[in-house]
Amino acid sequence: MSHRMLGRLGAALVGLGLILLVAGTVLGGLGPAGWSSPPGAGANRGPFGAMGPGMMGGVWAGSTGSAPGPGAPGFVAGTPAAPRVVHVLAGPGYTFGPADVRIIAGETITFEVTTVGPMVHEFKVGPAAEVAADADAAPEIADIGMMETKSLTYTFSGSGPFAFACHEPGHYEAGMRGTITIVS
Ligand SMILES: [Cu+2]
Repeated sequence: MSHRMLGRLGAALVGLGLILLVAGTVLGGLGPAGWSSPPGAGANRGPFGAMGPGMMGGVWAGSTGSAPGPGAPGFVAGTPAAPRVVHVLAGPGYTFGPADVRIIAGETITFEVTTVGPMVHEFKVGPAAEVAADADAAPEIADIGMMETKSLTYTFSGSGPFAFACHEPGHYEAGMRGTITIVS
């Protein structure tokens, strides 16, 4: 092996090392330790630490664009003037993702619901009994088509229980429903 080749090999190895170093830093910021940390612990973790746990929580729950939830760094309770955004995927199949949304009592949430897959879904939210009965008293977003996103803002007054569901024919019976968990 000539000196020139050795030189190239050395440069390549240094380059690889830099890539691994950068990858390690990024993964350190976004890694499992980031999103399983207690509240506040992830704030100064690596260059992407600030956006880590909250964003990843949303992504791993199967949704995008959700603001940090209760217990996550950066959590701000939603109010009527400034609702907290929770993105929910309707589908694929007869599912919601996430199937459980954590709130604190009295929060105002803007649900942004995106349908994934070819079926049309709806999103009804409110007191669990009204949601189960498909009562008009509980607000709903109707006819959310594939890759379409529609939103609804709701204030969770009282102690619940609250829920959400899709009542397109057969969907609720197939399990297309979710729960609201009130945490303190
Ligand atoms: Cu549905």
